[in-house]
Amino acid sequence: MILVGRDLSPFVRRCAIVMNLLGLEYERKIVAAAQDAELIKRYNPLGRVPALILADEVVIDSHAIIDYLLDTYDEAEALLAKTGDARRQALKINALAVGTMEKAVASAYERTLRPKEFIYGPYLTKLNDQVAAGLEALDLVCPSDSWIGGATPGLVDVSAVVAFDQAGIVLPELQGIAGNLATLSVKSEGLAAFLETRWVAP
Ligand SMILES: N[C@@H](CCC(=O)N[C@@H](CS)C(=O)NCC(=O)O)C(=O)O
Repeated sequence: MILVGRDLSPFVRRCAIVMNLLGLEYERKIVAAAQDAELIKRYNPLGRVPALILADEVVIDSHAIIDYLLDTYDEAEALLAKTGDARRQALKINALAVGTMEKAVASAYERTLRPKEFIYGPYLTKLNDQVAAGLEALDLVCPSDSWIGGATPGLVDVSAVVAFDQAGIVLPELQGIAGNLATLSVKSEGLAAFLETRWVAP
């Protein structure tokens, strides 16, 4: 398996952490959506990362990739329950975290891809407020002394940590609003599965 994309993308990073937690062997193809769009289109016509190259197909989008990984390699339901209340609650928290990532990416694109004179302030403010609201809501469901998923990290922890860390990169002024998430992020760095994927600017 080859995971296409780099860990600056929260969607790529959450796939990488899931693969690490599942103990899978895989290769990385480190490409950036902004610079390598033509190459990425070979795997995803939209030119987006992540993509997961399998022996006989390419899976695109972090939701579909993680669905494939859990369906194939998480028989023990270590990362996500297969049915019931626990699954529904986890998917709700996961949606909150991924939604927060989407708004943070949109905010970053708004500031970096547009010429300054075309940035529409009220829209940028709305995006940043949505990121703040997402982090605050995640912080409320994040225990101060354990993983959200229980005794061991689950998909919810992966997505919550990635959303928090990404906000630290693109909207560092929001870091202070989520104390429990900050603790969770530090705790996650004790595990190689998370630490190895932490983005370090080249
Ligand atoms: N829903 C997708 C979002 C993927 C996404 O937006 N990736 C960004 C990188 S963070 C990208 O490739 N952007 C390039 C573009 O949209 O042109 C997922 O969960 O994988």
